Amino acid sequence: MANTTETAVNNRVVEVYDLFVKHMQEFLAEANLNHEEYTNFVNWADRLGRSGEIPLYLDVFVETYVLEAKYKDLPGTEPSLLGPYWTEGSPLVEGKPAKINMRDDEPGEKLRFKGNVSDVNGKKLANTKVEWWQDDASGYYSNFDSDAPDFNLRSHFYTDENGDFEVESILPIPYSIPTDGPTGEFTRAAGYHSFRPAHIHMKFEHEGYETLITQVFFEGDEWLETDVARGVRQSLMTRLEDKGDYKEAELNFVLRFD
Ligand code: MBD
Ligand code: FE
Repeated sequence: MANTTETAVNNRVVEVYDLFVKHMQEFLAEANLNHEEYTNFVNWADRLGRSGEIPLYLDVFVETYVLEAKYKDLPGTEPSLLGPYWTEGSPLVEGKPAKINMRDDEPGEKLRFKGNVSDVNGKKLANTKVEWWQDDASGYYSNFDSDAPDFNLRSHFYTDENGDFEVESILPIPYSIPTDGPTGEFTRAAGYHSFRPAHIHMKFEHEGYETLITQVFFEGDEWLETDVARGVRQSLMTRLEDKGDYKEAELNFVLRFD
């Protein structure tokens, strides 16, 4: 039976694809690919798709340029990469500090994180939904490459009446993207290492404001300048303070109007 799925012409697709072709022609005129290089690329892209690494590859090597093109020079906290490891349905955690969902014996250094959410006019944003996800002390994300329970080190919580939140977690560690598939093949061939600096993913939602998807980084991390995914922004940097049996860090976040 014929495939009866109908897709109407989408003007945005026409517009974006026309632009893409125009710039691809310019790019190819300059890159001067031969047909063997083209065939190698097709075969690699086929392996990439079959491996399930397309989201990983695009989030590492393309997403940062999408964000820069759209959000550079706007007021408010800079967005950073969503990445491939976001999942819907994290548990709600409450209290001050709110303890991020983790195993009883979760390995790693204790982290206390304090933040505030306001808008570009300085108004404190109470009851902002904050999603938090990070890797564990072995460098793995739950629900993806770790054998920890689902939603380990993933939670959401809400800011208090002053827009403040306080969270207890463990320190994330630098993350190596997988090196054993087509993404790793590309990373090596292009001369990149596979590391991202330690980071915490956060997503802020408040009605009437643009949802902010961003990450927090730590001063002194050895991978800040060469992050394989180029996700680091100066305004997203925090400093770890030694408090004895835990580390403390702080950063404030500013949402833009919708
Ligand atoms: C990550 O942890 C990440 O944050 C991004 C953007 C890409 C790959 C792995
Ligand atoms: Fe990440």
